Amino acid sequence: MNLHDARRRRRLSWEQAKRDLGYRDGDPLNLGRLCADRHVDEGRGERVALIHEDHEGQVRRYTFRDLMELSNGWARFLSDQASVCQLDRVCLFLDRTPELYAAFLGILKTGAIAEPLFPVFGEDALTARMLDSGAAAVITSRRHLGKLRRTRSRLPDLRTVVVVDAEPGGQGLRQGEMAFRMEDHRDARFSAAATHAESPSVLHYTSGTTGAPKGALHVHGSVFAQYLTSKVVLDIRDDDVYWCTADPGWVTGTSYGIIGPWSLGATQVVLDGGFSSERWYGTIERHRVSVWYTAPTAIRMLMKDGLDPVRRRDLSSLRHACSVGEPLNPEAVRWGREAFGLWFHDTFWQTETGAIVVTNLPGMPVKPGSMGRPFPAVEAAIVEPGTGVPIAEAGRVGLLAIRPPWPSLMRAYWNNTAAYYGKFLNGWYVSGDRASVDDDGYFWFCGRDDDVINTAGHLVGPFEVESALLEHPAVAESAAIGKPDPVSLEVVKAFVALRPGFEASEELELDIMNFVRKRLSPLAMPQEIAFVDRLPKTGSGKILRRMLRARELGQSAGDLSTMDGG
Ligand code: 6R9
Repeated sequence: MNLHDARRRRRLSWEQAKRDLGYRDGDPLNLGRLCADRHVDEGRGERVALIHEDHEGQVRRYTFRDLMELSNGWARFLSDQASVCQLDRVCLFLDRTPELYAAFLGILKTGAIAEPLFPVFGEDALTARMLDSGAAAVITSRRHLGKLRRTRSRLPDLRTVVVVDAEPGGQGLRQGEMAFRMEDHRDARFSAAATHAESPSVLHYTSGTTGAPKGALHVHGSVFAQYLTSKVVLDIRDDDVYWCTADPGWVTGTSYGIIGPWSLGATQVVLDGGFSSERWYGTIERHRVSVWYTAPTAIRMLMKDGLDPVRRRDLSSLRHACSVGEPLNPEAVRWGREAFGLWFHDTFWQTETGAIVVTNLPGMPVKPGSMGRPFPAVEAAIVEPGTGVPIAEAGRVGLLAIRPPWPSLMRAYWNNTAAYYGKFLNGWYVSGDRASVDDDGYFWFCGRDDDVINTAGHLVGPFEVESALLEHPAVAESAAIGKPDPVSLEVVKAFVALRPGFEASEELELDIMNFVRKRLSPLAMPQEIAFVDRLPKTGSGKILRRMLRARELGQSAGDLSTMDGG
């Protein structure tokens, strides 16, 4: 970064985002309009918004005018025919199809709240999230309809299931299910709900140590943070082709896979389908991707396949690369240099922060292994657990904390005020991650301060896994921990005590694994199950997950006495 840039960036504030977007305090603000219609109004309607590649490799392009018309169609259908009202929660339970992207904007245009869900979720994971939010409608495809049908009796608030690829005439659909073919419902005009910066927009569920997953509620004004960070951190410019590899079921796939890039009017690539290094490199080459936002596990998977597949491709379009979701190990940064001639710029944030808060800015010297420094409009510190007092001393580990407010900070945990206020201490939002800061102001991640498992960048709550395990007829007691893994950072490992009459065996282990995979998701499925006679517990009966983890890491019981909360 040259001196001029350094000065400019130090002065950054959220006000600049508002100015760029032509927003004045008190104006109406609707994310659906801002990400689509605004570009048509300002003469950018013919620019390509979405380059979509489906799982068979078929490519379709959508302009901002297409996005506007398709999201209008969604908004009209949802409000007129599916009786969706403002502030209703509308779930998206879809693969990464164009419908998912247009419907997301359409939901926001009606003033309802979009609740993206991972398409890999099983019945229990779905029910927990849709029951808690009281979702009124869900948009899905035939492929996922069966799972939804099995949850319906447990979801009294769910009125409508919209199926995007139903047979003509809605044949085979049941009561409460509606067919909607997006392409048949383009609409040039829809007058979006008069939402404003503080109106609720997106509800994203995230896992914690205890209890069911919590829904972080965001507002339309979050865009000021997503816009500015997409511009300054991801460095997306007018002529870029941007690719965010995340699914919108994960907050990265909405904040930076929809809102950020489209608030800028950028062209983005969406790839529907699983990972393979061939496919990923092919995507970059075919679509001339220039800015790439991905995650450490994916980088490590690419590393495993070596440099040959890289050398066979022309990846010269790549200009900037960023990473999020888990610690980015120095080897991955070094490999990125060798493979692509680029530094992977690590970025840190959470579902709750809504946008990047600590990061390596383009041009800033990268210290491999560090997450970088606070985004210039953000104040971050390391604070003392318990008191929230900032720690001045370089290198001392505490909790990473951010000074509220900022535009994309969650405004609530749905139905859980106590947990929400529990995140604030001494005037700081406390992330729940342990970190330290060095003399140059760079932040270094040390680990989470709770028992949440981070597998391939996805947070899995041990409580959710343990509850699913307990539903298996053979399981009497259960505990789930993160076991270190060279590729996925951690994988779920379960400890299980069996009910009388059941014997540990390989078949039973597989059966229990599959049981969890079906009920929750492949990510939450234990990769390993240890059968034990009983589980270590505190006096009050809480499972000592930390003791299990310490044993797993081969630490002695002596180490345990120094473990906080152990
Ligand atoms: C965006 C997202 C948040 C948790 C967070 C931390 C971990 C995220 C990281 C990172 C080390 C980074 N995390 N970025 N750890 N280095 N650059 O990931 O949201 O799914 O809510 O996860 O992920 O533990 O607290 P979310």
